[in-house]
Amino acid sequence: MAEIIEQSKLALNPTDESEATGQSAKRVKLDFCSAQGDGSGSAFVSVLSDFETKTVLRDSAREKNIFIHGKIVDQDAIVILEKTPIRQDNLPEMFQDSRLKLEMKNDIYSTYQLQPPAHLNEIKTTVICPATEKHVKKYLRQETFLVEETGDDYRSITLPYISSQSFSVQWVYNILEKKAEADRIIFEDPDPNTGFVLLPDFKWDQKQLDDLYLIAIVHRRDIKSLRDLRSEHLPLLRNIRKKGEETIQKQYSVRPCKLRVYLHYQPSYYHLHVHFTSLDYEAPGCGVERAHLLSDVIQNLEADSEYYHGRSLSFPLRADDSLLLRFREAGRL
Ligand code: M7G
Repeated sequence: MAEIIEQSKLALNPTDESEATGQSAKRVKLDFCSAQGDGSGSAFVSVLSDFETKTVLRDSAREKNIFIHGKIVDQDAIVILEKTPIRQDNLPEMFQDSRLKLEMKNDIYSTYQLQPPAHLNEIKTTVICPATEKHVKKYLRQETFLVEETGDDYRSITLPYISSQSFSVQWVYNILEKKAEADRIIFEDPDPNTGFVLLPDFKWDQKQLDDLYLIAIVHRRDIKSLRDLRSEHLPLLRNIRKKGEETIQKQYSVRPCKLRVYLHYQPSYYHLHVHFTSLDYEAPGCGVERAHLLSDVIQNLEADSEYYHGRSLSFPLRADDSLLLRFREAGRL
């Protein structure tokens, strides 16, 4: 198992997550670890103690998470709280050092409230600040509609839209330039054409392998998404598959046959990246309407270099997504 990296060491770069639309929100520097330097709780707590809840965007009793929109010092912010899985290796300590409060007993049945030691009861917390309206929409639970995009639709509707409206990929450039998350990179192939960086996705706290989630981000900056892929990119894609799988096997002892390796279409961030998730984990966005297995992508390009240039691709869009409106206006929905 890789070195466990504490989430509280997360430092939010003030230039991260800015919006390409040029919304010029005033930035507050939120460096979660600067006060303590050791990532210990108190600096983190003080940042969140300024958080004022506006609305709950989404919550799930089953997934045990909640997405909240609010303000931190006059800036829009999104906070995501998520209870993490119980780890088997913590069980002895959990049973020994917890307090048990009996709730009810009936014959052979009894239920309790178990209060474990604080360090076994952490909540994974993600903060996006300043958050844009687009972030708020991304996390708001909404009805979705399936859109079927032809190659021509892509060029006439989607491409102009994403060129003006997509999320900033500054966080991606920060990773590639080692300005952020450098200590989290588990593998890098520096080749400018076929190289990439492999690191834990920020959805994964690395505490257990059950929800393993890594992303491979390519060094090339000229490939926005699946749509741009041609047979010339096969060496890049094969390299990601081979070295990504090898690294994950070496680092986490997870075999390639236990991995789901895929690209999203549409992605949220238009800089080519590949998702590596545990096959046993139903990661958000791994359904057939959005995920394209890397091995299928490779085979399709081997058969036809223009496959993703021309064919129709389906994907879901949220009810208030401006791209959906554009498809409607163009009479494509
Ligand atoms: P996507 O398919 O563009 O969009 O994937 P999605 O977020 O709708 O799935 C981008 C992936 O990058 C997602 O799995 C995100 O969780 C992950 N991600 C996003 N950000 C802003 C970061 C970040 O700052 N660091 C890391 N390590 N991962 C991120």
